[in-house]
Amino acid sequence: MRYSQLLLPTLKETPAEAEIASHQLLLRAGFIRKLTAGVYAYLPLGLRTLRKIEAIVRQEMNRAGAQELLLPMVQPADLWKESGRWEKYGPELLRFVDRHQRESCLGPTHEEVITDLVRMNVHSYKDLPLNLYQIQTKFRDEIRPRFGLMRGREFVMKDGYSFDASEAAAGVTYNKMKETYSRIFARCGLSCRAVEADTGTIGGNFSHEFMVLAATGEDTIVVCTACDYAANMEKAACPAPALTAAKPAPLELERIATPGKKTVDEVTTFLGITPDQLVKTMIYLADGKPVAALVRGDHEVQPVKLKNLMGAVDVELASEDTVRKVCGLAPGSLGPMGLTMPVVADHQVMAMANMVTGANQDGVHLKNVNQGRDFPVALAGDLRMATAADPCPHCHGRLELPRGIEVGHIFKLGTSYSEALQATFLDDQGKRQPFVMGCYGIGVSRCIAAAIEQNHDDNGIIFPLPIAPFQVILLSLSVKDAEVTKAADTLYEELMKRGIETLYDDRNERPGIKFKDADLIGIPLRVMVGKRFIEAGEVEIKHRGSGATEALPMAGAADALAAMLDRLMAGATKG
Ligand code: 9G3
Repeated sequence: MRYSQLLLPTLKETPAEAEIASHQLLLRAGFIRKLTAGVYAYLPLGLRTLRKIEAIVRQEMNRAGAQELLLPMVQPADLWKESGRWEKYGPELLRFVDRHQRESCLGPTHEEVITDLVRMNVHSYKDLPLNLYQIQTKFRDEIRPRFGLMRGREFVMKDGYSFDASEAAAGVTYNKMKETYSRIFARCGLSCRAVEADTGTIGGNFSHEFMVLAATGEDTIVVCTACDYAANMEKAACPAPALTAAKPAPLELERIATPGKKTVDEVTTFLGITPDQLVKTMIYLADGKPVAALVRGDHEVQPVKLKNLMGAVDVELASEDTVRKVCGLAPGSLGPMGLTMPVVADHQVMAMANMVTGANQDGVHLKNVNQGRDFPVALAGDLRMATAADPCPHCHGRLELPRGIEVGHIFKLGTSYSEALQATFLDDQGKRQPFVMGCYGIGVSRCIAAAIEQNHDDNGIIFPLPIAPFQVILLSLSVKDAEVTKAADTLYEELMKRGIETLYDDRNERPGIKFKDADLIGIPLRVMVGKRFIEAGEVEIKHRGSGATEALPMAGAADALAAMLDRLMAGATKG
């Protein structure tokens, strides 16, 4: 491809609305352009990168025995009514009526559609196992799309769905997909961790997220430094304290004036205590009903754990107005005593004695509060976020809490969808059974952003070779010099002949401009034909990642580059 003919509108300035590196660089490098909130056009280089990732996904899914199909993006509401999800989703599900007033939606995911297709066309255990996938544009009407391709409203997902005759067989499929995902992300040059995850609202009983470690990741994960344990914050188990010593005797309750002291810091500093002697009372609405969640002053409530412990469908932190309404005062000195709502306590709180809590009166706290004597607990369990101070739940090793970008998520669905849609097959006894399902997603467009988050510097993107839009960028450094131009043209032809994906920067621009654009776009290998060629008959190479430079004699340069790329491709898969 000749640069002079390419739609590649690079920008010098960083657009104001772009906050993170991948968003800034995708815009500056001319890979994407925003059409409207959270909806992007892929320009030629953006599309080449997208297609590279899709190709790796396709190869590995096919190798795992999955079959590719393409499902519609418009979906009838009836299927969502049958699965019971039509009412469950809010405005994130973009609904519309067509000209015949038929209720429809733009597909955010395709569990119902694929289950309907299978129930109509698959009837026997002999047809199983079946693993179907597509690579397709999804639409989820995010309230605040941001970060470019990281959180768009329209995005490209590979979504796969498996159908097995038994839980055991479904487990085999799940593990095969887990391994396939690890290979896919490694081949994309992404360093990625599979972490245990919650199954969320879509039911099923087990799931793993695939997280690309990056400081700008929206999720925090829990990783053990000593064993392979890894889980996301919603799932990471915090062990109950070993109830070794008996609790100290409960002391006399004391009221203490704490005028204007509201936060953990203010109260503990004022009282001269440490946060682990204080208990925070957080008011949540579980399926709309108020509940008081208690955690130690140095811990945070993990809402999904609270939801799971209470078996609620929806849990959200109560607004300040709601707190005033149900507790009679604003947050700041809330406590568990005398509440009208149920109290749910984290394990660590249950192990405490003579704790400090709010007195449910502005500017007043209580000392020597004891669970049982002073307040009842309806439910106790693991309610909190894990911290780096906690031991690994598996090996008691040290934990780290890196941030990550979720690029994949696989779920064991069980029979939740096949039962809801009566999708059944005849088993080997002639008995009707619901399919045992799994579903497997990869955020293909998000992988572009994740790869850039993980591989960039101040000059621009540093593409991992397997997903780079081109393998080589060939710069002619003195376009006015006929001899140089001729040599560069010839080398370009030679590279193309060898199937090397080459972007030939033949523009009539100063070398400095060409160097800046080459670094910005992030093509792994830069080949320069200039003065060095005239003086010594050599071309210069620069590796975008390491910055290393080397010279090659023009004669045989194309073969040498082909060999270099083969070596780089072989080593490009990150373990
Ligand atoms: C919706 C809307 C948003 C959604 C969903 C449904 C997430 C929804 C979960 C999944 C699960 C898996 C197959 C590929 C892998 C992920 N956001 N999920 O079901 F209506 Cl608006 O999508 N689906």
